[in-house]
Amino acid sequence: NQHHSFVLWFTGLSGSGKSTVANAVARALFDQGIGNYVLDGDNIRFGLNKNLGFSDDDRKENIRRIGEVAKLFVDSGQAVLTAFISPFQEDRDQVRTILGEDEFVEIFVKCPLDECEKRDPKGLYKKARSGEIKQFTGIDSPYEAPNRAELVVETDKHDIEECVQLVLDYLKERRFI
Ligand code: GGZ
Repeated sequence: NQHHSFVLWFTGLSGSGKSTVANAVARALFDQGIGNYVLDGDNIRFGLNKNLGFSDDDRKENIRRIGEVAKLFVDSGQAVLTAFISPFQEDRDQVRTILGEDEFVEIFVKCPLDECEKRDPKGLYKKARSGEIKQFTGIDSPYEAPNRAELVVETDKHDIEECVQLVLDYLKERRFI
């Protein structure tokens, strides 16, 4: 039980594949009998954090609250996977401290901006380029690439299965699973 309490904190641009990789890892963990939960925009930004937008301050508060929620899951003995852009190093460092260095795994879902923009699954980059959406990460809002990520998965170079395997191998190496 204690063993399975860890946080996989996925960070990366919109369209980088955070949610896809996180959900695939979650499925693999579940298949191994490891209870877990994925926090993402769908279950956080439309509920707990629906009063927050995309200013720097709101993103900061978004990440802070998610860190606190993740802590509750860890306290309950579950693994938690988070899939948020979390663009600021300072905020990721803050959640690392809240959650405890030993249980926190920062995973950089690395994908070049032009590739994310090419994928544009929700058409948001297009809207950001035309000015219809303001403060869009990578366009007119910053993304600070991690300087201390435990893992980097490159979704433009590897398919989802390979990225998932990298994460699982890392968790085995750390004896989390
Ligand atoms: C970035 C935005 C924005 C702006 C809406 N900037 O690809 P998606 O759609 O599904 O994921 C993005 C999501 C980002 O929310 P996060 O909570 O992960 O961001 S942060 O960690 O920075 O707080 C995108 C959508 O919301 N979205 N407007 N302006 N992404």
